Amino acid sequence: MSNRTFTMIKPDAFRKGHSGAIIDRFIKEGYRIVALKLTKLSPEKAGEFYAVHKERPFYGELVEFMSSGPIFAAILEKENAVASFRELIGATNPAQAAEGTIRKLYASSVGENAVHGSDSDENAAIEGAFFFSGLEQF
Ligand code: FUP
Repeated sequence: MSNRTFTMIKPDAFRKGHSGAIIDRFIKEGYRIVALKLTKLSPEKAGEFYAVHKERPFYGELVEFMSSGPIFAAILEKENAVASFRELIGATNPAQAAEGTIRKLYASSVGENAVHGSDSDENAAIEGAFFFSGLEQF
């Protein structure tokens, strides 16, 4: 187990000014920041990041949304990071997310759901490397 996960604060949460509160929550929940940057995905890069969803009906909207504004990308470290972080962010659909989770607090819909969290150690490593070089990870 790598104890690292990858996250993005998505364009909806950034636009609404929730980035600071969300990063503060990461730290308060015991995650160590390994890497962090404010960036913006081009439609091509967003399409590449979400390539596994290419055949899904929501792919076009997802790519458009994820390239619609700045995002914070980060690698976080904590014991059992992938699973514990997915618990912290809550269900993909905020209507089904548990009280107190980041998506319950800040997300507005299944598409605009405030944050991303890797779903496996393997994907955490792939997604982290998509945004950060070795020199940018501490
Ligand atoms: P999650 O792992 O919780 O981010 O969710 P998924 O990997 O299933 O989906 C990735 C992203 O696709 C979600 F964050 C939002 C988007 N999505 C939709 O827009 N509609 C859907 O029905 C499912 C996912």
